[in-house]
Amino acid sequence: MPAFTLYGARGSTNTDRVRLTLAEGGFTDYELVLFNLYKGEQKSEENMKRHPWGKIPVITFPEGFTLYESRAICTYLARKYSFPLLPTDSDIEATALFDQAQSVEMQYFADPAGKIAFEKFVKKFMGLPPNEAAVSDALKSIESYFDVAERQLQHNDYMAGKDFTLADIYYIPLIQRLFACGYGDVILSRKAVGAWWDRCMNRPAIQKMVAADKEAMAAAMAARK
Ligand SMILES: N[C@@H](CCC(=O)N[C@@H](CS)C(=O)NCC(=O)O)C(=O)O
Repeated sequence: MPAFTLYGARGSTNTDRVRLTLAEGGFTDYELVLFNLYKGEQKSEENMKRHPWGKIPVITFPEGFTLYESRAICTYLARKYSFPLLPTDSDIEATALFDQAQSVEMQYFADPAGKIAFEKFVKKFMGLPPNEAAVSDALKSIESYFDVAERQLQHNDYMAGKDFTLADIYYIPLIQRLFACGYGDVILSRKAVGAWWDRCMNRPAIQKMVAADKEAMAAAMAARK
């Protein structure tokens, strides 16, 4: 029996945050159950018991422990299975800088990036037009966020300091989405941010997962024809 079940969806940035953490930790002993969000499978009675808002990702363990919220799941898994993706507890300054980086990602990046992903990516699948004014506002926030990140990354290799941590992983799915929506320049036009992105994407576990997802997506598209 696998150690736990991860309920998620293909193409879900929040699910991918957890999958990237598991990939970086080299952990494969879990079952991945994929819901079709467009069919509303996440709102099933069973999933509402796991997640009070009827969302994904969620993890459940055979003994009953259940956890939702992608970043909480990533932190829990990294602690439980000792993935080298968090500062050690005894280094309280590094831990504080990690907490700071995590808060910055959620506060200044995830919200506008999520808006762009929703308007430009999700709505396309729903057959709805994007709200261009919302996209333009969100893009302004992202540009000014990365102006700050550019200055920080001139002195640090990674978002929480000198080491690659979960704080870097948290950005990856939504940045991939920005690239997919044609906004990759936000990253590539800034030297230190672009170099950080390359360092993240050149990691073997991440490259492997991205390649496997590309293949799975191509197979799914071919099956639709
Ligand atoms: N803050 C949550 C967000 C979870 C979330 O919004 N998940 C999306 C998929 S990426 C979802 O379940 N959407 C379907 C719905 O809201 O019904 C997290 O980090 O896990």
